[in-house]
Amino acid sequence: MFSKILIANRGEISLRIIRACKELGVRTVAVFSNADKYASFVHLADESVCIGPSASSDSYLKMERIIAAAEITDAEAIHPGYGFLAENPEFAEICEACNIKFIGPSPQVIRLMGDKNNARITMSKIGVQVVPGSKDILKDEKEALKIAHEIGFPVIIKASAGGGGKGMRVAHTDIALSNAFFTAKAEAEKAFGNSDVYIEKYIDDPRHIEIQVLADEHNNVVHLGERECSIQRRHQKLIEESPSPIVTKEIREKMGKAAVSAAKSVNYTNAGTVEFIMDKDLNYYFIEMNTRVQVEHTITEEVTGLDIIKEQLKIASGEKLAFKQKDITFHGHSIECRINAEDPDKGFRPSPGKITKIHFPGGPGIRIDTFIYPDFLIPTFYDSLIAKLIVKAQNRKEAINRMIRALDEFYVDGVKTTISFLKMILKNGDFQKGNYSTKFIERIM
Ligand code: MV4
Repeated sequence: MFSKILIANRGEISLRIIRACKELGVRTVAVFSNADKYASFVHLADESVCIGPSASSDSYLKMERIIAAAEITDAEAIHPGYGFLAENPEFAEICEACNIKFIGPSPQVIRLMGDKNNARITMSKIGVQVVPGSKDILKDEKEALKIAHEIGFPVIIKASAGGGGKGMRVAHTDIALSNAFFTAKAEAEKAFGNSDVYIEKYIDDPRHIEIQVLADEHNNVVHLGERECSIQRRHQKLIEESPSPIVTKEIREKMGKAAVSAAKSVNYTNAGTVEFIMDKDLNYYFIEMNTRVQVEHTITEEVTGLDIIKEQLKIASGEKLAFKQKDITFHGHSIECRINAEDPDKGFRPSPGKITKIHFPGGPGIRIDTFIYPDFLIPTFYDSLIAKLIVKAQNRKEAINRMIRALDEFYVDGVKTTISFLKMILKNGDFQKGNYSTKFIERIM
């Protein structure tokens, strides 16, 4: 195991990683921007290094400063968390070149999965179901039309460099498709400097279900079941749960096997997530693979009893997974609510500022992953996630009731939060029946 690592992140995930390190006896180095000088993760780390001004582009995204911080503190490895540099293949390469272990997959795998068209081709070749569509990048508008006529409208044009919803266009007719082709390309060129696009059949109103995988550096790969992530607004997830209310043991085993073969086929290492969309007939299709630890990894930890961050550290230090697929069992039901400093009454606009009062819920089955405390000033520079509230109970009904109870106890003053909005979702009849899709929030607003 490493004796010291650097955490190239901030907020709750930085603190989450520090906690795992403390329990493993690994010393920690936090990096922070000016705006985070008084943040709890800075003080809970064994050492901390200021890496620049508040803007992410001047601090958390500055590779050379992060590498320099690792070198002056003698950190052997870097955990990138999520966001910032977590899925940047150049950063993983630079770490490697500087003899610092990047806690994540290889630069080659990050680069492959970052290219959504190549990821799709790779999965299709090994027999993981992808959405019907193009075999490669679209050469021109004519090719898009030809494929659309084969698979039938509606179709979706996606940017190969995109992901997470950026650079996508849906089309229902020939004319709309020509438009979609050119606007998607222009948008992709502007956003990513790469105008490559591909086409898929548009699955209307799907569910978003993802499988967590762990892969060590000795060819052992396991899956940790699914997370249902359909409750989202404009590609920002609000609530996640595990297990999914619609996934049976049989479907879980099939999706799990698909995710494991996906990981094996690319020599994947460390923690990763295989994302699927599922249609109304429960057909599922690979859409993307995330090569980082995700915000919602917590609910998988709750139902499997594993610590995914500790597993990441063990894998990166060369250890073999201490368990096989048959040793992984699922217990009870877990739900996560993302508490954001946003004003739901004003279009979810960010509501940064000083936390004046705070009361956290407690009692059985409650976990809170947060970095906030009274008098902390939520900076304007970063995402608005201030806390993750995670519950675990025997079954889904009890988990929902426990979450409503915990949200009732949660009190924050000084900034607006999404707490009341989340409560409204949990009390919704369709949500309680498990009857929802990615269009749920749109429908209830
Ligand atoms: C789709 C789709 C329907 N059909 N692909 C959005 C984010 C990106 N990861 C893929 N996305 C979608 N791809 C086909 N062929 C619908 C979405 C989609 C979506 C997916 C997951 C979670 C939320 C979503 C919200 C809107 C659209």
